[in-house]
Amino acid sequence: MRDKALFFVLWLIFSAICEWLASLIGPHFYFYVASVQAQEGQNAAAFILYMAVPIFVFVVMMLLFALFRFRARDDSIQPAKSQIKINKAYVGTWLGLSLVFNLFLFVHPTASAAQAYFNESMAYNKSPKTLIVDVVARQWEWRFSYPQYGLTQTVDANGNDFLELPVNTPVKFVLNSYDYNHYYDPQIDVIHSFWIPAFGMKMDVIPGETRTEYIEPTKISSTTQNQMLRVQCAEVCGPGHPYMEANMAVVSPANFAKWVAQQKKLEA
Ligand SMILES: [Cu+2]
Repeated sequence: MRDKALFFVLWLIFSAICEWLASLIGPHFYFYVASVQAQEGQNAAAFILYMAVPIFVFVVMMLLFALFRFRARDDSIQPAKSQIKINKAYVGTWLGLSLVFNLFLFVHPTASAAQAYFNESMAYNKSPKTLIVDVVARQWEWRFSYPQYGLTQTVDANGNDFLELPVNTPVKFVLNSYDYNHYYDPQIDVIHSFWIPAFGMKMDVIPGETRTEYIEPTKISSTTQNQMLRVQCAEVCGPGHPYMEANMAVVSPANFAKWVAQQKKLEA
């Protein structure tokens, strides 16, 4: 009984210390969070970490506690005849709790985060405020067009493909692999993956398929300020794959309107 009480107290103390350490890591799973969706992803990951800490401490402490507390203190102690003893209540509780924890984590945050993203996507899709950006991936380039503004290929001052978004505005990315006939032809292009690290989402871009990704940027920044805010291909697509990236910026709505006007002049 004394051993159990000691174990329990030590478990509480070490769990508290490790939860404090986890709280230093939890909010920094992603290097840079710049969208509503990335924040949700990071919250989910941090939640699982906090849940896992007491379990991890329990398992490690079982090993260490048994090692030190029940060691043979002198050579006169003979080893027990039977080295294996099964505590059925312990095994049953362990299996039962494992099952409960795993089912719980499946419901929350896994399924609940998926549901939240689904609800946001539906709301963004309906909202007239949502900015639509058509994205075309090809070996090895990202192209952006803005059908609501009649922009067919947006570029920066050097003529490189460039993505610009207004802050706190929902964005619907319509993702296509380059396919001018709009039918599946394996000769035309390959699978890419649309990834903006700071937005915490990644989606494969498949030839012959149109996919959508919904994001709401929350921070004003740009690739030059933070490399996490860039469009990067995340699916090996040939020798140019590591360089298949595009610069981007998230700006105020007023600056976005100015940028659109500027792009219109360029395309005229
Ligand atoms: Cu690629």
